[in-house]
Amino acid sequence: GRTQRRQSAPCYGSRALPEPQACGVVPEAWRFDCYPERGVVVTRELCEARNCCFIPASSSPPAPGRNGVPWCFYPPGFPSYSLVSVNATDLGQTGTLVKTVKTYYPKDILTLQLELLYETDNRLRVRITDPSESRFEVPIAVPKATEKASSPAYSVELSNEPFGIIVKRTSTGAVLLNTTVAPLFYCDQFLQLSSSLSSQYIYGLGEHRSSFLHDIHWNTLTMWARDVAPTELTNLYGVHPFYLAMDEGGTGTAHGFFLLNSNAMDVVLQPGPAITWRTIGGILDFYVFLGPDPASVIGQYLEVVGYPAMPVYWALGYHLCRWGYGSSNATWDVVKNMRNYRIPQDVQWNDIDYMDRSLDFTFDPTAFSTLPDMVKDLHSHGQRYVMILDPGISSVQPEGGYWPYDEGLRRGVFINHTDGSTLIGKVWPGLTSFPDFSDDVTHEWWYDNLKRFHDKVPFDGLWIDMNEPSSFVDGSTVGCPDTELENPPYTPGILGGLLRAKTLCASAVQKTSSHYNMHSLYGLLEAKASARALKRMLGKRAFVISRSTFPSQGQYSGHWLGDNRSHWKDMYTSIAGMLTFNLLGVPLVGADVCGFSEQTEEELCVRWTQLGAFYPFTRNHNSIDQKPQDPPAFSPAACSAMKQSLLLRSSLFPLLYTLFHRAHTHGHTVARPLLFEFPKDVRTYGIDRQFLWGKSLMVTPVLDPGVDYVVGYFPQGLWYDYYTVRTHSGQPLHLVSSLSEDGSAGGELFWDDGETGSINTITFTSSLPIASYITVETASFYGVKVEPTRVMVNSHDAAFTYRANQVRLGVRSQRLSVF
Ligand code: MIG
Repeated sequence: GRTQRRQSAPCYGSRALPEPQACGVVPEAWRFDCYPERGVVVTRELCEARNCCFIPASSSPPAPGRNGVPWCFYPPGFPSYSLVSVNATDLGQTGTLVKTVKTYYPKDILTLQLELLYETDNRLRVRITDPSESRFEVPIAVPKATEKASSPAYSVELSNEPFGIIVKRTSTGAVLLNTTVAPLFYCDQFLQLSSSLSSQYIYGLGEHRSSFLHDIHWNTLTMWARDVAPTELTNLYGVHPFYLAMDEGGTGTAHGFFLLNSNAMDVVLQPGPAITWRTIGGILDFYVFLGPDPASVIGQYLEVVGYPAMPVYWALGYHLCRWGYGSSNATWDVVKNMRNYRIPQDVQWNDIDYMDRSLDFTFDPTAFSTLPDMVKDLHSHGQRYVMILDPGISSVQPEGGYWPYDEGLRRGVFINHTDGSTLIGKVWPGLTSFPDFSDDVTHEWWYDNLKRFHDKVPFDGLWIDMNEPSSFVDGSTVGCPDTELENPPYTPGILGGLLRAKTLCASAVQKTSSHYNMHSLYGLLEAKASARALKRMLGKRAFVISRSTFPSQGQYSGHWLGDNRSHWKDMYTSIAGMLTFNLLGVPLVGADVCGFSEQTEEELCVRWTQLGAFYPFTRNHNSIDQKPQDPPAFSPAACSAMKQSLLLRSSLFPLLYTLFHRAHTHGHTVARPLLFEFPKDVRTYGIDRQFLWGKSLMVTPVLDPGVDYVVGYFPQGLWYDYYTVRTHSGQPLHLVSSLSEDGSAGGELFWDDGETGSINTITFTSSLPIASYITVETASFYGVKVEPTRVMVNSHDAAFTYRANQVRLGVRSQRLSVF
């Protein structure tokens, strides 16, 4: 039997099948899946036809291709590449990789070029490309190093046979990457790289619904932008092939890894601990970031993909939205009601029901006839207006013509089939075409549309939805051609099983490349076009919230976490989502407060508003056909609890704004995992029911029904109860200073005009951080252990109060602001 099988597989048949003993020595945790195809029951025959080891695992059989010890795995010595030459370059090294034995996937690229780029002391870049033919590369701008790092924090060892890269942290010797653990694949449509992980503590890898700390027990995270209500174990709206991991040994040292690749991929975590990147196109182009602490890793990652934009000040406010207000007057009534209750509301939104027949850049002339008046009224109350736009442009000629489509056709902005005909899908207006945002011509057309609509409805920002892009038919109304792009030799674990599931044909043609390569970049490029247009039109910072995202998104937009449900569990998982997007450089993030689909309940909505008051972006949003869930829709007690939490948020805007500024200028996180501030405390590594704003404000929300207490973890330090602090909104500001054990305190404040950055001041002092033109009349100092007999401010006596039970000194003086 064996001999025969070998003969029938001549491509790689020159080798003998692995010896059973060789297979048996591979521990389960280190078995790398040789048969990841879904929907196949892997038999010994199928497995051995790939020259792999077949051992039914001791645990129960895994679902095909995922979530269990693979029964079919690569034996030691499975053919891979050899490194045959290495040369020094200005920035590092270059080498040639060759192999002679083909794999079981078509179009092996047998000769590869390896480039090691020592870009900075904390950043290594590795590129593996095809030297004979150029392949697709992700069209985002990354920094270009000009000279080799002089004292890198890493060392690189190359293994020749089989080829592999081992990256170590010089200071500790910790192994951060070791790709010798499994064979390297580099076929036209199947590229695979595995590595050991330094520890089980791994974060990032969005967008997925999971705990903040990933589970490494046979966990496959598939990436391919997809419109689906957040569910565990499926690909979701965004794609972020970046992880942050703690080094081995619990020393608090961390590193990062970023695979710059946009093709559909599986990322497999296994208990080794190890990781496998399995992508179906592009090149292998990756970065290792040395930290050494978690926050520096994020800063270094964002140096590559771009720091997040500074948000306009009103973005921090309370946003109210729903699908199905039904009319502009009904929307307006909600706003007026909020004013009556004196609940802070900065922004009112409308969903697709404002549109005329679901057409972008129109509004319903009957039900929303008063929309322009409502927007005027919002503006006269210092409030803002944001409405939704979907990328699908109706391709059916409505009566009287439809400028966006007609003009789009004229300028050639839409995505086409390979035969040059416009690709037609289906979204809310019915048949639609899809703008190709990888083309600058489309950006210009998008701007023109926005400008024409803005002349009628002076909106302030944009909500861009359905930009995976989402379509109600698979591929197009006429299907997709049967090509290698549509039916690749291997398809990652995409929901629906096909690349075109609920989106466009993979073979569709875009300016930059095929949709196969560009699909997951759609939301990024639409956000870029939208942010550019808004800036140009309004001359201010752009406000854009996007559903689909990709690395570098934060430069152009924020993100909401999609179609959650009004469940307690969804409220809890929103914290992990929020923290993960802060790691990914999209700090302006939040979930639909009170839940999107299904009916919310009062208690849940109150708790969610209290948590949402600490999302960097907070918007109450509700699905169509659900009862209203804006604060006044509930009992007076519930409404007043929501109001209190929103007032508290408003009082913290200066802090939040300052944190956003640090994100914008230094790549810091805004909502921050506890482990970032306490990286040596292993007990913080799994915490996703608590989080920080910046480095010292800790939020421990109620996440369960029927309780009036919370259980939280306090990392070592001196913590004060914020709720004993009086809250203020607006000026004059009240300064809160929490003294350290040695009696000192420090802080900072960023302040400007909120929209353009034209007035721009930061003042640091060791204890009182105040911009000189902001009035501060009162201040609280927590941790003052002895009641003073006299308090002086700038050598003048000041009025003060002292509360021994709160160790709090309160000071009132006109001189607090004088610097
Ligand atoms: O097919 O515009 O995630 O927030 O309310 C649903 C209607 C389309 C999905 C968004 C959701 C929005 C809804 N949209």
